[in-house]
Amino acid sequence: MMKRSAIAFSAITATMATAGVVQATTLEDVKAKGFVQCGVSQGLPGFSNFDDKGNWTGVDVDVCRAVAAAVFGDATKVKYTPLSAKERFTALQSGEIDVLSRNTTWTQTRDTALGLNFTGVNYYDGQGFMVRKDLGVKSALELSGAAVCTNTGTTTELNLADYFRANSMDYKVVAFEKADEVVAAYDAGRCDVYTTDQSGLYAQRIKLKEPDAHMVLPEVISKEPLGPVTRHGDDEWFDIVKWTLNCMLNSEEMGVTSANVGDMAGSDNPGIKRLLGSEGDAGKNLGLDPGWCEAIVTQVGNYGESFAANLGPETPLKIERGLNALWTQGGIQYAPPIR
Ligand SMILES: N[C@@H](CCC(=O)N[C@@H](CS)C(=O)NCC(=O)O)C(=O)O
Repeated sequence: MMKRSAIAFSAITATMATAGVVQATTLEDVKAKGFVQCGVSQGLPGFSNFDDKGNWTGVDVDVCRAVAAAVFGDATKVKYTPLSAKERFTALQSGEIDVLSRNTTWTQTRDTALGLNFTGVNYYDGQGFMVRKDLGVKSALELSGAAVCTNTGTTTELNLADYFRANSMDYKVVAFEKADEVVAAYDAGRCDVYTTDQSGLYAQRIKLKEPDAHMVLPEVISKEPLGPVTRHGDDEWFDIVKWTLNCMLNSEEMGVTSANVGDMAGSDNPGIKRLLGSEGDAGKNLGLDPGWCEAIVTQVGNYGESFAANLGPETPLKIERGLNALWTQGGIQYAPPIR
């Protein structure tokens, strides 16, 4: 395994640049090896989670599968690298993974100083707090003096500090690198509060001994736009991942689903024709086959299908679309058009 070191990465690129070495693009690399190496979480239900047979599912996993469908016409051509929050950026910088799809918040520092590009938002989230119902607390503003469990290497840690300082409240952090350690510590009563992205609270609550004994407090203390990430310096690959997500969103908006995509291929609607590749150059512009988006919808589904299957009311997480509804349905999910 390649060493996860950002310093080593910049040294290598600098040496290659001075030596005039031509680097293969990520698309060439991916095609040559025959799969997409996708960085995911170490197990977050609804986002990227594996079962006892080692099958990965979740909305973040669906992005990995959709990229493989776009590139190879085959959503199964993915290998997964489970990463802690702390490890994830160096894994991408060093080239160990091709894309990071791991409930990662788009922030200014990550998008600039870390040498990364956020390709869009596949889940609009915000940070929240969970407590035991018998703690008797109804608002985060009653948490002064609390011990708070959280993950290292996250925006969560930083927002927590801001929020308690801004409200002149004391707190004690109990932090771990691995998410399961955080959940176990909270479940064992080592802290009064568990804080992370609200979606993460709903996902991790399932793992607690008595999920119903816990509640999520009403306050949302931050913006956490979560999305897939690529490296700086490879616009072609950045475009492919960005338009993979846009394909899934535009398909939902146009009513194209995994069930009807075959019929939709014969549609007279020019927007659907461009989406599914019977008209226009969308595939060619990305260096892909004309059926790139059709393969995504056929094999993975549109954004709404992926949301419903992994996060929605029919799943153990029971999350409403909320902000993640399309802009045409009262939410803020909005993809630029294919034209
Ligand atoms: N969105 C935040 C938090 C991401 C994060 O790592 N959250 C934890 C708690 S939900 C997590 O994903 N754990 C799952 C894992 O590490 O496998 C960020 O980008 O920093």
